[in-house]
Amino acid sequence: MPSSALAVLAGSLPQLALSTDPGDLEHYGRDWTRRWTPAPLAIARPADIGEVQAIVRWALAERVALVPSGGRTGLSGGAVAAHGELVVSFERMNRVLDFDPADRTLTVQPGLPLERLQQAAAGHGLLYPVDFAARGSCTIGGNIATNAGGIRVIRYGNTREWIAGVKVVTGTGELLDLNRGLIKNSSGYDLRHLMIGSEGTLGLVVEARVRLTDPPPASSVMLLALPAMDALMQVFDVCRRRLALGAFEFFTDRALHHVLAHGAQRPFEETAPFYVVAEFDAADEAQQAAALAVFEQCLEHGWVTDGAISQSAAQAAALWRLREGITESLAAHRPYKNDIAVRIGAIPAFMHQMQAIFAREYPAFDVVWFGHIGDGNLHINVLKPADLADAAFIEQCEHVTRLLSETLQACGGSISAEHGIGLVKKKYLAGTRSPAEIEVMRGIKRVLDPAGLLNPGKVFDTP
Ligand code: 2HG
Ligand code: ZN
Repeated sequence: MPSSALAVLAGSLPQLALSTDPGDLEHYGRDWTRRWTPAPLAIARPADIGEVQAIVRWALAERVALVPSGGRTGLSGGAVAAHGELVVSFERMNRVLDFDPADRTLTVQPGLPLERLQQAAAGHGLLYPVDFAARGSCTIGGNIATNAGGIRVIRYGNTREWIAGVKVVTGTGELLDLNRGLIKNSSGYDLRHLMIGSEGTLGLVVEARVRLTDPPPASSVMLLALPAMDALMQVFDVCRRRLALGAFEFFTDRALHHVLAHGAQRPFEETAPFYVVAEFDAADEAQQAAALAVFEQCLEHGWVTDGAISQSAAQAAALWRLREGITESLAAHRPYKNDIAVRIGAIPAFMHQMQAIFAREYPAFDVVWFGHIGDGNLHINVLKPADLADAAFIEQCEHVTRLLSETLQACGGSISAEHGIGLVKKKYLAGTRSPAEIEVMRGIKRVLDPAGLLNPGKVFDTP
C-alpha cells in the first residue's frame, strides 16, 4: 500500500489520530473470529460525520478499501481487515446525542456500546429491547450492520424493528439521512432497511435514531431438563400458549458441560440431553401459578424430567448465565461456528438430519448445539479436537457446512440467522439466496459503492 496515501490523509485530517502501531493493527484488524491474520494499513478514529465523509473521499481518490469497526464482537469475519485496508473505528463517535420524549427515540452515534444504549433508555424510564451476551462490547453500529437478533426476538424482533432512522455515508462519500424517525413513510424504497444487515458493504452507519418501548414487566426464568429433542417443540408449544414468553432458549448437555467447566454453577442434580431457559412475565400470582402449572404439565407428559424456577433476580441471572456463558466457555477450543435459521416447524427434522450427518461423517467431533428455539435460530459450534491440525479441522468443518447448506436449502432455511455472512459464510451464500437475488444484491452494491471500497470481500466477492 502506498504509504504516501496515508501521508495525504494524515496531512489533510491530522485530528483523525491515525495509528500504524503494530499492536493497534492487530487489535483493530480482527473480530472474534480468529481465522485471519490482521494486516490493515492503519486505523482511523473519526470524531464526526464530516470526517467520515472526508475519509471516504480520500479512499476514493487513493483507491484504498475501508473496513468499518465497532466492538469487533462479530463471529463471521465482517470486521476483519487482512488486506491493507484502512480500519474506520467508530470508538470516538460513541455518544447519545438526543432523547425525544414525544417519539420515544434516542439519537445515537454508531460506536455506542449496546449496554450503554440500554442504560440510556432505562435512564428515561424506557427499554431498548434488543439484547444478547456481547452487550458490553458490541456497538449499535455493528448491531445495525448485521441486523443483530439475540435472546428476546420472540417478543421484540430483530434490530431492524427498532431503527427509526439511520444516517449513512455511501461509497461515494454521500450522506443519506434515511427515514428520519417517521413511523409511516410510504414514499418509495425504504433504503434504511437496505442498510440494516448490509454488513458495511453499502454504507457506513454514522448515526441512528432508535425506538424505545415501555419498561419490561417483572419476569422470572425457568430452567427445564428435557429427555429428548422432540420434547423441545412440545415444551415450546405449551409455554407459548400458557405464558407470556420473553425468551425461549435451549442448549445441550455438551454446552452445559463446557459452561460448568468454565465456572458456572450446576442448577440441579438431574442431567439431561437438552435444556431450556424460558423467561416469562411473572408480575402477579396468576402468572407465577401459570408457570408452575406448565412445569407440572410438562413433568406429567414426560417432556421434562427436572427444572427450577427463579425466585429472585440473582437466581434468574444465575440461570441465564448457563445460556449466556456458552460462547465464552467455548472460545478457548477455537470452535467452528454455524448460525442458521429455519422455520420453527422445520426445527426437529433439521436437527435430526444434521445430527445424522455429524454421526456419519465425523463421530469424534464435539458438536455443541444451543440457541434461540423460539425464533428458529440454532447455533452449532464444532470444537477442534486437540490432535487435529487447524487446516484439516477447517477443511472438515467446511465439508459439513456444505452438507448443512444443502440441508438448509432443502427446507428453505438460511446459512446466517443473526451473525451475518462476512467472510466465514460467503462460500455458502448461494445455498440461501438465488442467483437472481445475488445479482440484484451486486447491482445495489454497484450503485452505492461503485468503486467497491466498502468492506470488500464481505458477503460476496466484488471485482
Ligand atoms: C448467542 O446466541 C450468540 O449466544 C453467539 O449468538 C453464538 O457463539 C455462538 O455461536
Ligand atoms: Zn445467538
